[in-house]
Amino acid sequence: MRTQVGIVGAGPAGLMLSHLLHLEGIDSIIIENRSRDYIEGRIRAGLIEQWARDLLIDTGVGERMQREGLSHDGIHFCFDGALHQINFRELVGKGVTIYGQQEVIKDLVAKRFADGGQILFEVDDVSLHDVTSAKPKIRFRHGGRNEEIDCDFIGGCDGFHGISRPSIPSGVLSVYDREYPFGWVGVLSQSPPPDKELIYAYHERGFALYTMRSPVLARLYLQCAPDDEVEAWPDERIWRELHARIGGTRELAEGTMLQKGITAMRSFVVEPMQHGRLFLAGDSAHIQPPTGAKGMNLAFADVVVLARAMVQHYKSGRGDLLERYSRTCLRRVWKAQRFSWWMTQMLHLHPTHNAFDRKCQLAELDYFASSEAGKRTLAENYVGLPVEI
Ligand code: RFL
Ligand code: PHB
Repeated sequence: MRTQVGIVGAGPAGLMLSHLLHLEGIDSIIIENRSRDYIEGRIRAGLIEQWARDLLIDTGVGERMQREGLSHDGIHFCFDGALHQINFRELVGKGVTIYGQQEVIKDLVAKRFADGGQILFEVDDVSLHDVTSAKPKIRFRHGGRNEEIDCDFIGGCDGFHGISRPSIPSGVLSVYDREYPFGWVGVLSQSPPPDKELIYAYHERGFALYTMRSPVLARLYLQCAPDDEVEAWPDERIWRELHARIGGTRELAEGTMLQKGITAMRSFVVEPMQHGRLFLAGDSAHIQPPTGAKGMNLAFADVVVLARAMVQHYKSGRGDLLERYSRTCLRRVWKAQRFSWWMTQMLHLHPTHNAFDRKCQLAELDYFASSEAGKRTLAENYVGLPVEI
């Protein structure tokens, strides 16, 4: 097989990269180790930044999101038994959209196929070759056969557990990471969410997040121990904790739990995000705790930069944008990392914190919920910083 850009991974990064390249007349092939059903059913992110919403609409994949997504003007913080709304629309003139990542995936997959795109599902034994030469290759097994894609560039869009990042020789990448002494247990419940907008709750029993997928489908998260198994969280325990942590500020309707899972919390960045003609994008290069809702949005931001750089290469023969790819992305990546880390440390109970530390957390929350300057800073980061090329 021969294509211009070989893409490993059909998540938000890989699918959007392929879509953006197609709009500029550049060919790509995506290989994905899971099935189409699996990637279209995987429940993950739900919050889309304003610019990313505009990107989906402007590139022709936002029609269903506009119909079914929920537009939010702001969020709430819940602490000390009270709710505090932060209205992004009033503060920075922008909002966010709630629309499940798996819905974005379905829309992108459908569009790629409608546009004649190639996505090979259920591939195996993927390996990358000659990435520092002008003719990199991707080898893999598909349908019981050995296959090879010859390409000009490889998009390493295969997430945190993919093979792209580990294909880069050790010593080339610098790793920056931090683990957190807690995780999240997350559920999808067939019940109306407690408010029209998200509630981030700081409570002496631990953090809770009340979000949603629709007016009748709540998505609820609770801080838990990092090594907890789902078995430790029977439905009754989850409801009890959710009721307690929302602190009587809102009624919380109970419903059938459709899905339950534990998420580890980690901040992780590698530098640079490029090795020869292999470009890492999205979770393959960086992950952050979900408190800031940045993962899918960062994946989109990376591939906007990458697609623009590849277009420059093919249309004008210049390579400066490709050369700057890693530096350009990392400036924004680090701001999103800082924001996610900051939200996480402010909102969670830390096992090593004493009463003084908890008082400081409350003071910080109070400041960011009441000061005009504090609220504006939060709003500007939450709705998404501009993607600068
Ligand atoms: P993905 O989505 O992991 O996609 C990578 C794809 O590559 C495939 N793959 C391979 N394919 C071929 N060969 C191999 N060897 C392969 N190895 C892996 C995988 O099957 C997969 O299909 O990475 P991508 O595209 O970089 O996208 C990143 C986002 O998925 C991720 O950052 C977000 O889900 C994070 N996240 C959130 N992000 C937001 O922007 N807003 C949110 O509200 C938000 N909430 C969340 C989240 C993540 C969560 N979890 C479960 C980690 C909430 C949670 C609970
Ligand atoms: C979600 O809707 O799943 C969601 C929203 C905001 C976050 C994390 C997850 O910070």
